Amino acid sequence: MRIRFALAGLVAALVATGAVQAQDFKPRIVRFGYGLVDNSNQGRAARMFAQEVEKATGGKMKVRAIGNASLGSDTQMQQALIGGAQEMMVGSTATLVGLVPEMAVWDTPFLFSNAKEADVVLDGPVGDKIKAKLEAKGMVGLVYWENGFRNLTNSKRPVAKLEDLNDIKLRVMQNNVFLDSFKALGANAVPLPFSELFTALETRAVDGQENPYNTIVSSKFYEVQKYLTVTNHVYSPWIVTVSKKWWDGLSAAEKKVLQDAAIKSRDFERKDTREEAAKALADLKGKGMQVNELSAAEANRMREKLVSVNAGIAKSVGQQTWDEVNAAVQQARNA
Ligand code: TF8
Repeated sequence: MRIRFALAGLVAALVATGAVQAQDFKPRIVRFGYGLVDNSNQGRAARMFAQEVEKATGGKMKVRAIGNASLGSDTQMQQALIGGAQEMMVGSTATLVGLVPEMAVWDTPFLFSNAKEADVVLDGPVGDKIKAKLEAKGMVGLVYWENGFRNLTNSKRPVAKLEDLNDIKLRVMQNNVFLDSFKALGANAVPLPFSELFTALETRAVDGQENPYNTIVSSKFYEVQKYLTVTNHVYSPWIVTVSKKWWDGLSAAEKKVLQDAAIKSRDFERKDTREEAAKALADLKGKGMQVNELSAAEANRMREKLVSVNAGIAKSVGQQTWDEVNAAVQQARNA
């Protein structure tokens, strides 16, 4: 009798401390791939996520954060997740458009006017709805991370007006919104995976590219690009995804650990990215990049050309998604 009571007490104590949950965790290795270098906002947040998961599972679940596109480009990793050969990744939503056409809505030029709006819309109901569409394609979307507002760099000349783009071979992400956007601006747009970008810039196979300041710093694009034009033409998110094949075999406790850690990593990543971005322009100037802002008139000309692609985006994501996202942005803007 006394032993029974003592045992019951022990179990209660274990439940209270959460230690009893240990049995819900199997020893697992999670390969979490990403495309940027280890010393990048992507890398720092992936390692933070890994630590959170290890801590929450008492070391049972080990997350290997593997950067530099060593596991493949964004699209290659997506295929590995779908097939169950890799457990997790983080990459651009822009590279998912071939699988989930609605993802293209996040590539709409000037959709968000600040990061706060992006957070509210991406983390809100419409962001969730689009993320949930991944499941039918073999992936589970956990959270959106910030990639950030994108800016233009090139090795030919300062871009001060629209016409300066005319003969510039510009690498874009691999989807039609980016292709159409930069064609509309008059550039010679060339789609390429990010993993091939540095070499393409170095060998001058392409003249320019566009990415947030953070990536221009972490990927050392300043070594091969002289000119930076502040355009902030689109806010582009990253998304953390899991192989659905693998996910379906996890216990409820394991799924919860991953979800909770993903939310913590999202909050960490956005803060880290914003802090880094705030210092990055000065860093890039220090590295010798020549930076120019656009005059208000030229910024408007570019903006007008860019919004000309909106009708095409609405068509490919569906009018309903287009309307829902734009309504959510308006609501966030007026809040
Ligand atoms: C790009 C994106 C990259 C992502 C990353 C490798 O230009 O901005 O940040 O694809 O996941 O391709």
